[in-house]
Amino acid sequence: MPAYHPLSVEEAIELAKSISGHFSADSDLSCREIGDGNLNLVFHVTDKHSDKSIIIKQAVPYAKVVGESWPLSLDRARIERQALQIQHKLCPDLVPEVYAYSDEMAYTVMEDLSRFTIMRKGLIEGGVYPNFAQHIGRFMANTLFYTSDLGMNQQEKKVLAGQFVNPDLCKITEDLIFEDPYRDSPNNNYSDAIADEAKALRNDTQLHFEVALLRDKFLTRGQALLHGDLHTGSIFVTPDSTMVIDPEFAYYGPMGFDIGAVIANLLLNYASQPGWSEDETILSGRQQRLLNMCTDVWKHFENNFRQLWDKDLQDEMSRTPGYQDHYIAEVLRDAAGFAGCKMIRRIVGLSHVADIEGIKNDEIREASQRKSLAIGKALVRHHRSISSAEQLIQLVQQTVHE
Ligand code: SR1
Ligand code: MG
Repeated sequence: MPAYHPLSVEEAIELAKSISGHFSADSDLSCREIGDGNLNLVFHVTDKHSDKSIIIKQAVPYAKVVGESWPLSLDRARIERQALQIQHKLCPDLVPEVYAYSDEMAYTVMEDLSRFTIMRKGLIEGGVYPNFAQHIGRFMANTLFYTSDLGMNQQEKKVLAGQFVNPDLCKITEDLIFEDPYRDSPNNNYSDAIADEAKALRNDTQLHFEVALLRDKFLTRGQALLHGDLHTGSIFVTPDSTMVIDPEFAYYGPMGFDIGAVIANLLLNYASQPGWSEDETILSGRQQRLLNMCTDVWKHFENNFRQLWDKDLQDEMSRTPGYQDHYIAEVLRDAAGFAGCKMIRRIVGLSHVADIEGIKNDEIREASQRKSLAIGKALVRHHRSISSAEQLIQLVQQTVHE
């Protein structure tokens, strides 16, 4: 096995040819590096004479978005690959198949999903995904339940958790989501137009208290194997189907973190919609659809999770009457709080989202940023009293109408 080095497109083609059962001996392959994310190289290898194609994802030993000054462990490729394999086993129709991998070379060869659209882009364009909430609710219920002490042997869970110690990627989250937006960090990135908002975030000690509680949960609550970065850029969609990718931030953490990520990104898109639809009727239709999606995501998660609990619970003490309700209520409160933190970081922190950043009109973009911050702050402030998805959405609506 060669020592680690970033693959060239020629090497990616040779690697693709060596994957058994994919390309025939006479195939004529071409390859493009298409990685547009923050961290990795992504090679798209296609056969010029058939519709066959694969993806090779390779980690580089630093954060691509910043450069070599921000080193990152290559072990994240192994973590991502193992998480993909576990998630694919639990939800084969919702997670791509891993065809081959090398932990030394930090690459994973997997199913090509280019027939799908990245959900963030789809939502910006007003795409309608009627099965999404059902799919992502089932994905989260299955992956979170079956990797938790509820759904698996508790000694085996501890061993599994040991394989997902992911300090570099967790540090990105700890800094970018739970610290930088609340202090004067060189990582922060916002325009002068919202400098007043950024300053207010730094001085709001009541908000800091709630963020500190959520940060502590992220640091200490090893409930289940999380995806760890479940935003709409990590999800591929068609009108009928959904595929979850990119679990390189996987680690054992609080379940609400994944659910909060999905809700936050739907709400960021909600706040951005005035920048993407001029027609009032279309705008309000899209926004209502996004709010309904948030409640549906939670409902599908909850229904699936309760069914799995009733069918496959491994932990005897968790059969105690009332405990299931108590457990799920905590997950919802956490999800609300984490959603708030994730909205705030995407406006003032290092890494923004195209939903908001792509808005060409300065005034509309600024209004969307302020709206996202207002919703994010309300969710963080009130997360401990959220007791239903409807109440969460009411809080969003009250905040935007204030
Ligand atoms: C330096 S990485 C910035 C962000 O990109 C990823 O998608 C994560 O959300 C991370 O926080
Ligand atoms: Mg990613």
